[in-house]
Amino acid sequence: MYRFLFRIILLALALPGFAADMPPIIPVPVSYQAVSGSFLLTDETPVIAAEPAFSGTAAYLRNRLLAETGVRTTRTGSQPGIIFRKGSSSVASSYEISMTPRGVIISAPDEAGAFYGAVSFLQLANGKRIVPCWSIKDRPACEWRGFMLDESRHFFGKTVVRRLLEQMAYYKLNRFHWHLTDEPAWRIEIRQYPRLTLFGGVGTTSDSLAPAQYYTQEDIREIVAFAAERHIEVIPEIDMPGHATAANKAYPAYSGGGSDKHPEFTFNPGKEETYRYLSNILKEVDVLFPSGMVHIGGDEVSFGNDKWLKDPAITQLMTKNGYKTALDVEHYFLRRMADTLRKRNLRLLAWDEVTQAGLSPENTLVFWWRHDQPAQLRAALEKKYPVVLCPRLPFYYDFVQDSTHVSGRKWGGRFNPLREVYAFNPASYGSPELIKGIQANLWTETVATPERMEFMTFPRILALAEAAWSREKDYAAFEQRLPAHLQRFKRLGIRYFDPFRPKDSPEPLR
Ligand code: TNX
Repeated sequence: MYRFLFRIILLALALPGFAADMPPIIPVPVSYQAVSGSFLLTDETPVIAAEPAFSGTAAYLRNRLLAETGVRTTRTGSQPGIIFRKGSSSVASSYEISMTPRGVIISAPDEAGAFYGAVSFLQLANGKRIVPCWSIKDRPACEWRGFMLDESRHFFGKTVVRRLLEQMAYYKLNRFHWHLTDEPAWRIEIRQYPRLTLFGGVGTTSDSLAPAQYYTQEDIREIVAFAAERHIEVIPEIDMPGHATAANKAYPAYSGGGSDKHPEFTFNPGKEETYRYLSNILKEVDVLFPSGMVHIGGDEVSFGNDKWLKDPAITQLMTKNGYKTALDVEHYFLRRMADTLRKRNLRLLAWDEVTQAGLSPENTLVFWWRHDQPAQLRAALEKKYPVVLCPRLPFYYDFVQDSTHVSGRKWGGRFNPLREVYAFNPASYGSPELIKGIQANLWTETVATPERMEFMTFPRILALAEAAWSREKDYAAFEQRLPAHLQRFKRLGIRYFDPFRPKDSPEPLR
């Protein structure tokens, strides 16, 4: 008899709802409290924007509820509903959810906050019509919660990018850094220079003859609008003066040459025509991307600037300005591009190599990626540059996530398992006023298919989201919330790595 009772009690504790002392939300909210009862979603449930500015978010929530639970909510009615209101908090992007079986109120000071409230509600529902009640107060720790996708090495296309953006929004990531140009190919249409995509769009890392693949300007507008609906800003990267091989294939007149390993790798920093050409390109880019930010790379120039010291235009520039080294020339190039961007009121974003170029801290954002060079981060902070942290370890998602995986990168045997992504704590770096947030970068030399792209991204992007949004973190608690999210990926047909059962989710090799 006692045994029987004991079993019943154990069973009751194991049932969801009884044991849940934490909402199933990733990233975990700042504060939360379970409320008794559940809210029922039906075809008669109204979703109302009491604040007109939140009507886009109400429409988004209705669409996602239809997509994920099949429920066809209404815009008015007397049934218990979901209401978006202007809240009293003044913290940007914050929100509150107060919920009983008789109604849901999502309040926020701004549109982003209302949107994050809607996303949290979606996660509480998790594809079901009976939604356990919670009261939640939440706000982000980091302003910059970014993800970068490299589409030069391999091209994935609009459908794949939209799927990715939808999941970024679901986890409250808000910056999509789009690496569109590099050695193998140039992927963004520029009307003034059509050969950039017609010739420069040919090839991938695995197949140098793959037919041209790129985004037309119409495609870009579509993606930017799709992201904006989800409160994601899109930042294009046009890499210079290195990683310019594809552009040079199309317009060799502006090439500064390369090295044996990286032929035609650079733009020519000694020619005025180069600056006119690049500034024409950036003018079109500016119009297409309303974020007002352009990432101009600036990385690894020394991989392929062997020819600079022999180029007549460049040596002339050096003599004129008294430059001694190729690095002086590189910094001159960066200052020229910074002028071009500043004149158009654009913010310059670049990798940490630019820290020594003498750019103005007011107009620059530095991406610290070389985890083995902490001095670069220190130098950037000393010079008062705002910084986004994206060190290779643990934020390069082309690195493998499990010891048995063979196809991605490692660094002296080290790689980037979920746990280490999760453990990253931006607050431990100090300088809260300069460190804007964190970002993961998916480079795609070893990622040729959408399946592998998703496999390298999920679920590590969830750990990134919690590291960026939440202040209090606990890996064991994260692991408890994770399985429901993996189940959802399965439902949606998203390829993922299962850290609990590695053998059941084998690595797609390309
Ligand atoms: C370094 S990060 C690069 C990329 C490569 C990546 C591979 C950076 C600024 N440059 O060009 O794709 O490593 O992990």
